Amino acid sequence: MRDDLVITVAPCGAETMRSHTPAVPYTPDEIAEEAKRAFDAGARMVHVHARLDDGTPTQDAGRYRETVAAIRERAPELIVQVSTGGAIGMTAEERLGSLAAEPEMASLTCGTVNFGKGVFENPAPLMLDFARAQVEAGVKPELEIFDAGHLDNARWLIDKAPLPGSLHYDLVLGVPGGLAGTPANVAMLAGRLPAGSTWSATGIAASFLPVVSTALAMGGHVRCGLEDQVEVEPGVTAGSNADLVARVVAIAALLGRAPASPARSRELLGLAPR
Ligand code: KMH
Ligand code: ZN
Repeated sequence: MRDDLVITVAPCGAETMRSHTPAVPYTPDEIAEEAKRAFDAGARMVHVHARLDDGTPTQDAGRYRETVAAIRERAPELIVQVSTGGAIGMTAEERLGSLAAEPEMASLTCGTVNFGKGVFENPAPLMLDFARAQVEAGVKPELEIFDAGHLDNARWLIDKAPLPGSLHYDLVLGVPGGLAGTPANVAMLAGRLPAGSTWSATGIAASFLPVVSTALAMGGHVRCGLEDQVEVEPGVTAGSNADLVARVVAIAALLGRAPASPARSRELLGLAPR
């Protein structure tokens, strides 16, 4: 078994609400509990969105600090990656509030994309500002790719901003308005990544299984969680984020792969040991 797999769990995102599934965590303690369960199931990184107690998404620095502290208390070995995407309609300045939590990584979306009924705005100047802010804060970006042209934007960004070392990409496929979550699209994007990059993929909603299976078969890493999908298979709702992680671990095992240790995960992603 090759134990080289880094699973990222995205426990809540900004859009999934209790009306979609009661399992979605909102408070710092609930998010931390879900992160810990996911870690025990094999997740090695957590993609954090903060919420207010009523579920409203927030990029408030204090709430992020509180949420990240709760996660680190319960699962100190998890790699913490905060969202700088936040929710549709937030300002760029608001979205950068999450960096105050001193994460190891942060997301950096590489272009504007239709997002359900809204538009997730990431124009070129915002991408540059976010890249610079992350480098200044000593945070490694995860370049989020929602559409094929985002890879070209990423190349432009790397040329303009001094992003250090080999970079990590996350292919977020199946967003209504973005690139469809199909095996062919995973293979096409993965084949276009710069040599030496690391990458993960996640499939939104029903594209979960085809996308993660393809990524696992290709040697990529995987993201899953209630931010991205609420069903472990068609018609079966996840009781927690750990159920989604467990499904990824089970598919990986069939393909001869297993989660990396926390220390090896940091090594694979080029992060400093903790
Ligand atoms: N909530 C989406 C609009 C990220 O975290 O960087 C954006 C998002 C991406 O979730
Ligand atoms: Zn997110």
